Amino acid sequence: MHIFPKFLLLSTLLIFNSLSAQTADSLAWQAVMSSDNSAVTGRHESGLVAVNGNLYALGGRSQRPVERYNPASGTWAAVATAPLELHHFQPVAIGHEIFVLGAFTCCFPNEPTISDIYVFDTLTNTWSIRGQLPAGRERGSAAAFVYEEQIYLLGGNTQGHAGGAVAWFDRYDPTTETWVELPDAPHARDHFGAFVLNNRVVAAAGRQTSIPNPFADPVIETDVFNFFTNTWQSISNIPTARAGALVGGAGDEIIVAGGEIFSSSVSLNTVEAMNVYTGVWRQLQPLMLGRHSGGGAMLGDEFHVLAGSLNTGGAPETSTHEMLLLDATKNTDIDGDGLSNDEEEGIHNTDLFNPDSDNDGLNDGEEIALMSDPNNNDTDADGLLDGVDDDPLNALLVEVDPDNEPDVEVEPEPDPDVETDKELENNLEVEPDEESENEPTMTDTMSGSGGGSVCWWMLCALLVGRLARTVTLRVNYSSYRGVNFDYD
Ligand SMILES: [Ca+2]
Ligand SMILES: [Ca+2]
Ligand SMILES: [Ca+2]
Ligand SMILES: [Ca+2]
Repeated sequence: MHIFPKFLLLSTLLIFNSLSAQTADSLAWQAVMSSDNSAVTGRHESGLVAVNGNLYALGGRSQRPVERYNPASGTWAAVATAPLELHHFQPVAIGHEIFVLGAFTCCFPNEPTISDIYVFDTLTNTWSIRGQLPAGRERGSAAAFVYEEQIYLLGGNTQGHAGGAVAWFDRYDPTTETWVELPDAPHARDHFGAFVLNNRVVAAAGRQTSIPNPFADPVIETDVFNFFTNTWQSISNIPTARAGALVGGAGDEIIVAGGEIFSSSVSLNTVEAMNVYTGVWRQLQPLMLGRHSGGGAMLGDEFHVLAGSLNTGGAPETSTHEMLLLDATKNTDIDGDGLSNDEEEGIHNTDLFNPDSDNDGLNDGEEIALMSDPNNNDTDADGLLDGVDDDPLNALLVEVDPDNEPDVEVEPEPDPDVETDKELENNLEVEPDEESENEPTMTDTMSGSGGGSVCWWMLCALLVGRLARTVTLRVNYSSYRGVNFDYD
């Protein structure tokens, strides 16, 4: 019965294995040169974000202008000045608006947090203030990201570079301007970026900054928040510890590029990718120029990295721009069971790494198609595993034990005087009455039409035959004894 679906399962596994792809580890970064010699203004502790197919660079120590890169024309243009000195933030965009929140201003090492949320409108090229950070949870050098039109603020530092890294996680609704406090991340960190992929957000790299040595305490653990389960997991350690790295991602991997660490006086060119499902890291080709804390953003499948500081600390700044074209292919059904990863996590609550979540011999996709329970190995509680049960939704005949023993599927008692086993089996396989949820009973089969009527007449014939045989035997016996037959 299940031979064909199992064949399909094997085929699916082979197909997905062959389709599984990721950015080639031999693929080199490309310099992005403008068509008119325009360039982004050198800056660090700044941000980069894509809006409507353009890139916007904004912020950085000292007051840096808002600049827009148009990839169609290959040109940079300054579109606005900064409203004030804004640095150490990760800009996010919703529609045509850019939000800057969780930023610092002014001077090392006790940079004040900016509690206002600054919004840049890319249609009018104007700044405004829209609300504030949640009271008591103000911090800068925080990561920010958008998921389903909500803005999230993660981690950061409450005392500039003087200490105070936090694991705080907050959600901001930009339409109602209200905040919701969410569960802390497993690790406090600042000087990092967050990236959303496959209904997860990843917090990788970063550090817990304090003085006198701001670069000394990197966070090596990578934390992942799953929006289906609303839970954090510290999934794996980053191979190369660093802070101020730029983050992007596509397919099933986030990419962490560049950064700074106390053990190196120059910024790192290291680029590493992590599968967001498995937490497995691998190395990609290095940046053309090691840098930290410039800007990193996805433009389609292109991971753009630009500006930043070339040495650990604040100098020199660069205005260079490079790009890596990422392979956006996703393995949408990791375990090849016919259900997508999102269906398993978001709808059926099955194991996306296990094709047969309840280990009953039927894979998860088959169970959904059959409407059996992929998380219950005996859906109809008849004592047979779904994978060996010809009808996993219906117990054939269930006796309810008054002592609360488990229900047992039993064979009906054979009665050769009434029907043969084969006849009984045929009768029990008729469809139940539409008005009744119960299994067919003997009464049902005998009073029903068709096969039931035949059965009734057969029973009458058997009874008449038996009576005739009894009379014959008794007449014969009476004759043998030489006495008249007596009916008493
Ligand atoms: Ca699956
Ligand atoms: Ca599965
Ligand atoms: Ca199963
Ligand atoms: Ca099952």
